[in-house]
Amino acid sequence: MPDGIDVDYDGLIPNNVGLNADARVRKALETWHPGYIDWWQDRGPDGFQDALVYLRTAISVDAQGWAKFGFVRMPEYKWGILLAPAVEGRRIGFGRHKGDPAWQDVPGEYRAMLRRLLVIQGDTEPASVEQQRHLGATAPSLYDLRNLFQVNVEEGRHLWAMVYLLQKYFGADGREEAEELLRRRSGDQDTPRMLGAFNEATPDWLSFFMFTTFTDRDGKMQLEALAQSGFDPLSRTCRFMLTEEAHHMFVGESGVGRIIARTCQAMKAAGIEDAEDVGAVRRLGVIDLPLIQRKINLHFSLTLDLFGNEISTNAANAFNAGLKGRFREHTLTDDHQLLNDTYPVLRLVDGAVVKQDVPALSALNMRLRDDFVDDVRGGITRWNNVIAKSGIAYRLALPHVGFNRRIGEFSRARIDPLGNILDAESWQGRRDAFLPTAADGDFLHALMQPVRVPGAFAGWIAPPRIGIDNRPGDFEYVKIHE
Ligand code: BYC
Ligand code: FE
Ligand code: FE
Repeated sequence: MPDGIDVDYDGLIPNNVGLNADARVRKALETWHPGYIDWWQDRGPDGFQDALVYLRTAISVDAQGWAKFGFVRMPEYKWGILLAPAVEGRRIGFGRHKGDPAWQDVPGEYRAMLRRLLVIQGDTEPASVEQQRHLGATAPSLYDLRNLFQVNVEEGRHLWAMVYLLQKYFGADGREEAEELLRRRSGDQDTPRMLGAFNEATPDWLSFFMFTTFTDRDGKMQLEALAQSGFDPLSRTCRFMLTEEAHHMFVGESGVGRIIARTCQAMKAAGIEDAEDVGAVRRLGVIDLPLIQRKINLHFSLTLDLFGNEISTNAANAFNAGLKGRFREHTLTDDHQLLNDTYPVLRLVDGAVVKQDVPALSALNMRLRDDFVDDVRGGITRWNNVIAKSGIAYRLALPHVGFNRRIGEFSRARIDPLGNILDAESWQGRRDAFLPTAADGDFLHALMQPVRVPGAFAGWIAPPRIGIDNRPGDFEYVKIHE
């Protein structure tokens, strides 16, 4: 077997990093574990902690069969430390150290930079669990409830992944950061999570599916960039996290797709052709397409902020240092150092949105954001195909990248979803056409009543095409009273 494929599954912490032979790190993790469980009970899913949930657990890092499915109580989920197998002779693929052997230890000069990246990455994982903690109460089916919890336990595991790296490679500082990761709270006034989007509410299931479509996809992009890292343990960690991430985006994209399918089906059955006839559509007990567009506008713009400033010396430094590469750096064919290259960046100049070539090294956040936008477009197309197939004349679209931004170039302007710059007054006047309103929230809140009968689905969402792990349609994915 290649190095690192064997997983020790028997101890408290399943792992393929040889924890048994590493008393110091094992002790640090075992010391951290009770605080993590307290956090999970206190800030993780509200209720359902005693329910048996049909979850997949990572038990191997073999691409052919890395997970097993079974009924688990969430607090007893085996959160493991799993790294993708080591690649023999791996070398640093970009930046100043390109061609050197990948680091198995933290280079002293980059310690602070690396620690910051690990902490930011780690912070998002429990934040998302906190944001989603109330959703169990309104799940549209046991299937969806199970998917929510699957995402939650895996985000919990992603926190473990970063905590392992902090504790293994950063000693006392790392242990302190690991504690802080359990102390910050999404949305808290005094101790908020680090990045903007992770302090926003996820008030309803439409938001959950949008979050997993857009924001988990930022996770994918950032993990892909960190998977290129010259710090080999980080690269291997992120490569394995990416196998789990795919499911999170599936939950989101298929969730929104099922909502759209149900809406279109109900409109057709009632003979409603006009998607803008919101009152009539809502009376059918389904979610109108314009509201879905407003949620896209919100979650897309919040997620774009997560890429940081378009022009960033932090990003250039991390790249030069060989710590954070570009999206799929290893498939790119330039010199991987970018010393003489430029990259086009959208900027706000004299009140107009213009494209400017800037040094490529300074534009790495912008570039990753562009890759993100490309990646997410396919999902919008698939949603539009559902609408088109039903014969309803309505198209969903991504808003302009400058719309509703709080970080970067466009945070200084009011830009509408089409890219027009507005004055403050016209923005205020049209805001409710762009973004979800309080009335939208009330509508969704009233609409979303829990459905807990195996095989049944709330009236606002279509059933999935196939079950999880090929289970039949009436499978009891969550046994609530066991
Ligand atoms: N909110 O040079 P700049 C995931 C700060 S999602 C608040 O523009 P940089 C997941 C920035 O920290 C993936 N602050 O930015 C998804 C800096 O502050 P300091 C998470 C922000 O550093 C769903 C200052 O502005 N992983 O896994 O190049 C569910 C100027 O910084 C924000 C990562 O992000 C913001 N949005 O880029 C569960 C990877 N944006 O230090 C999980 C690690 C910027 O001057 N992080 N600032 O005080 C990074 O690579 C980078 O730190 C960022 C920002 C891309 C986040
Ligand atoms: Fe994650
Ligand atoms: Fe995720």
